[in-house]
Amino acid sequence: MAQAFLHNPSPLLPTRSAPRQAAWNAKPPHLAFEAFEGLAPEAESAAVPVAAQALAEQSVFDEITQGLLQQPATISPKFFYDQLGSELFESITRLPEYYPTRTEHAVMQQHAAEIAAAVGQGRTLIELGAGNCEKARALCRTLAPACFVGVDISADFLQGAVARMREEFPHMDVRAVGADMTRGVTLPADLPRTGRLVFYPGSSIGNFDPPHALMLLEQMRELVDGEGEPGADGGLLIGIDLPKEVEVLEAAYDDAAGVTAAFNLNVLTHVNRLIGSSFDPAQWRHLAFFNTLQSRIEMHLQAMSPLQVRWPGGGVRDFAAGECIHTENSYKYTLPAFTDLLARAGFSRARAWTDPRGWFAVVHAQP
Ligand code: AVI
Repeated sequence: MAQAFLHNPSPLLPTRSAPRQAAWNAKPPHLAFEAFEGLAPEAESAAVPVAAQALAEQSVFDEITQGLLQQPATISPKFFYDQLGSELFESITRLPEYYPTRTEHAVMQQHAAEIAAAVGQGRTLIELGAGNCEKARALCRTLAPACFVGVDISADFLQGAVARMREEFPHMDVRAVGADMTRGVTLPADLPRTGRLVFYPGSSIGNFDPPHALMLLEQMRELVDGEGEPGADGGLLIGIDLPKEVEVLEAAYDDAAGVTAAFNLNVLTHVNRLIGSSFDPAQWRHLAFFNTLQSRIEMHLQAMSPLQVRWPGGGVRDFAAGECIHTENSYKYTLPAFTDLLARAGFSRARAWTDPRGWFAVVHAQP
């Protein structure tokens, strides 16, 4: 049953200043690298000008080193997703403890007809953080969109997924856009401006502090507004992880097989590759706990002994034994709190579908 919900503001407060400061559609000079439209993998890499790539690398270097020098140190969760990190995340989604993916899937399956009726057919489906495109694939079977655009920071990983989409839906116009959502997404210029549906599943919105989540929702609203096109008739379909027992939440982010620990620790190897730092992942351990006051899971990496990390250009950070690097937040919104956030971003007419335990919600809203 679809559930309409009322506005009952209880906004969550941010506590940490995340290193990602740029608006989603801010256009930094290195945008040519940050967001490129996918035609063929070879064309994409060839299309990145060397100077633009150098600027992009400098910007990543600055972002990571600024985070490492903060008190406490931070690494943005977007750096989880190199090839191995993306594969580990896929494994996480199949873990017995990690309920969000399968619960969202069940909600989408169980309410497929109602969701399809609310969303409409023949849309331009834009999936943000598309990853392996699994969720969009299921949605495409019921919605029959005219066009699919997968957007993901891990462009290499996205290429394979998009190729599989083209095989399964040969008559659909399928595009790939490699982009860091936190820095800006430029959609292909020839994309229809009307009938757009932004699909942001998996409760990924929970990985942003509420002010950043609001900013992203505003950018999504601009996209589905057809960037100012009258009668754009756009919509947003988004997955939200709801608050539940702390034991269930903490097990989902600290599984018995240690896959989430490997995922968290892999960020250090990725950061070493990106900035040439000297992290030894064996000297760190994974921590995950629910912060009830902030209604969020927090993931950290904790130094197991006093240690020093260095990076090129003379950068250095000393860590005491037990000191942590904050790597991720995963906010758990109540439906009223999330509806309030949507309303502040310019969305209304929100409808939500949930599972029988009320663990996860799929929400459709329109500007
Ligand atoms: C991608 N995102 C929604 C996941 C989450 O649940 O916050 C990332 C994740 N981190 C650890 N496990 C899963």
